[in-house]
Amino acid sequence: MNKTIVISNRLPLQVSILDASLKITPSVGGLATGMKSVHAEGNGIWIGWSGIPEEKLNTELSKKITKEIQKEKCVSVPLTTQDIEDYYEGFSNRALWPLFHYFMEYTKFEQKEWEAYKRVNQKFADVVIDNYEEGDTIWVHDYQLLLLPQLIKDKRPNATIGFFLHIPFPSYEIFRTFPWRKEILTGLLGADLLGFHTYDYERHFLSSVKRILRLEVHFNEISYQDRIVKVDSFPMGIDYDKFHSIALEHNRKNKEKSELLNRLEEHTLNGKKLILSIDRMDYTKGIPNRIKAFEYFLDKYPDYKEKVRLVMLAVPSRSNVPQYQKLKRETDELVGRINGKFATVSWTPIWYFYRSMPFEKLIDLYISSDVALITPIRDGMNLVAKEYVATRTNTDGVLILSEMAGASLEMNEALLINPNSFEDFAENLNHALTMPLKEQQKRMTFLQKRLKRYNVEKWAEEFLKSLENSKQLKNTYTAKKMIGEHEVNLITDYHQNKKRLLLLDYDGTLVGFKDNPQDAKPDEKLYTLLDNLQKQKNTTVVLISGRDKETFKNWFGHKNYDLVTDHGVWLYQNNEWVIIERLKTDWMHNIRPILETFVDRTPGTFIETKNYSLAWHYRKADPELSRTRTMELNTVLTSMVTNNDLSVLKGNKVIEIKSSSVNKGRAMSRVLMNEDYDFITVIGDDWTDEYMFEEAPESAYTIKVGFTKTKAKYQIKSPEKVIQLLNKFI
Ligand code: GDG
Repeated sequence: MNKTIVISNRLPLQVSILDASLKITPSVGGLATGMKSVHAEGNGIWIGWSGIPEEKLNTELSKKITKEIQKEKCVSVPLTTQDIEDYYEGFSNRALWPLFHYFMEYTKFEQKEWEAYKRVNQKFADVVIDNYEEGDTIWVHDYQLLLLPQLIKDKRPNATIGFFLHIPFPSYEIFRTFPWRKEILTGLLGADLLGFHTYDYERHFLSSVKRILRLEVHFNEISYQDRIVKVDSFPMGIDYDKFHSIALEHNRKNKEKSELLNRLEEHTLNGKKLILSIDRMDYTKGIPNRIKAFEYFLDKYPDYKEKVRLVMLAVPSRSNVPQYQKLKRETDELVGRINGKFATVSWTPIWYFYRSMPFEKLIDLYISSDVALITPIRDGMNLVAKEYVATRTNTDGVLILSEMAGASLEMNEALLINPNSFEDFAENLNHALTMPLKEQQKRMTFLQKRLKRYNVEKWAEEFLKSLENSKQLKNTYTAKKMIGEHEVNLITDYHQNKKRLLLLDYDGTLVGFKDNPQDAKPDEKLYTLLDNLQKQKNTTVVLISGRDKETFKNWFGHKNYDLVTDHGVWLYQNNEWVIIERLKTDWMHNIRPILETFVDRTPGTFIETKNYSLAWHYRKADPELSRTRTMELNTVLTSMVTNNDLSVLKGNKVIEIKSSSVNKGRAMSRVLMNEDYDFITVIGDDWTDEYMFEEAPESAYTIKVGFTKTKAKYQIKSPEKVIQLLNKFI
């Protein structure tokens, strides 16, 4: 039976060693809850670190842990103290976390930590491969494992892999500063589905993919190697019913109320209002800012003195990382200063707890607070905001939420604020504290409805459904892959036949693309390969290209192979150039000035002037701008080309204008007229080559480089693979 493998940095359980005996407690975090149904069903497993470094374990303990956590359907990845220091505290939390949250000044790029990050991702991959069986679905979580999808795909190309990022994906302007930006992106592209909390993170990611990797993106699908990678947003929810029903129960248990609840209620009875904030002690959560803004509020609205209290729970987190230690000191000082400034005999404005609380107490805090003040500077989603809403069983209470939290996009009925504006804070806090009950209820009811419907289970379900659908994308192409038996057939056929013709396009087929077309010169290896093919008995090699005659003369004029240039204007055979199509070029005076205006307005683009065509190259230009410009250019050209019998060809990051009466298909027919071949192979990469695929005889092998739509019978991954294939002919 197929299973789902969930992978995250930490396992959803706490392992503690007490006097050589083990204690295992399942954790109750959001992710663990969301995955519960996925993990519990069938023979699903969860892979992650147990929380205990290898150094603390002997063989016996190790075995014991393996056995115990197996009962919870978990498998651990062995990590050393050094791994944790460099990969987790180091690279994950000193480079990725601050950068992805736009804290560039906190970001440290250390080569050593990057090495550790790669090493640990590989350790995870090894454990996944050990546990993977054909047909399983793999779901990787979060920023500690960005390289894992590709590491798995390398070893198990058929595996279905999903990835979800729990933190923001930053804008391209931030991400481009990252020294290992390409590795991170290609690591992620090993997945079949990439999920983000919001559409903004999704579009930032796509923009980096387009600009850094220069890949083609159609809506939310990326064509990558021989696959399509889908990108989508799935805003994570909470276990709504659990929070709601526990809150109901706590409200009901009047007699046996917890000490905390009693204390909180006493406070409310005195007419004071409670404002609550809960976060991990993290600089992204905007804690110091919130305290300062609260001071500003009390100064601006002194009537609230002695009438409100901010209850602030900051849960210790990553306290080995210096920035977090600094934040803790700053918070302590601020709370001290402000309490000192405003406190009276019977009132301190801020109650500050630096600790974690048991779940039950958390609920007590939620249900007894009139206002929740959730104001991160940057936050992937923020589940606390959602949990507060779920516990408001009387539909009262007001949520003030930062616009910088992913959650704000779905929580429009909250009071949304810019966390950097004290004015926004003060105004909205005042609004919240004076909001009529009716309005509170109206807003809360809306919020609850959505959270109840799109809960964490639904979130996991939607993600997995979409991942399942992405399997179908794998089979969209009708052409067969030129590998395995197809390759064997092709080579056998080649060797069995007498008169053989190889028609090969050049750019994108025999060599990869360069920013400047003149840099795509053939190297010694390619010459040797083509020479050796040509030397074979009864074999004709024809290079057929849109390149101009002069360039090919330079590169191949001293060789024996046949050449077709300018899309089929010139043919070079038996050391002689013959013109096969006579073309007019007077149209160029009209078209060139148009192209020039496009070059002026589109940095990074240029015109290539050939004998019979003009090409506008935009490989180096901004991908979004060039998309708009190519559409504009097409519109401008359409009316002009029909009058002049021209056609506009869209190649690989190039638009070429040339006479309609010439194309590679016609040129190929001309080559075929000369001889009777009993073996023909045509290889090309862009849509100028489609003319050849279309007109090739039925028996020919037509092969398209790259995995986009084609009339060719076969597809092959890249120029490197073409070279490997041709080498097999020799
Ligand atoms: C990351 C992203 C994204 C907090 N204090 C205690 C406690 N908690 C629980 C809360 C809540 C969770 O921890 C915190 O989740 P958040 O979403 O607010 O924030 P991060 O930890 O930063 O999580 C975030 C999330 O991943 C999910 O994708 O939303 O943006 O940064 O569930 O209830 N639980 C207990 N005691 C505490 O003292 N028991």
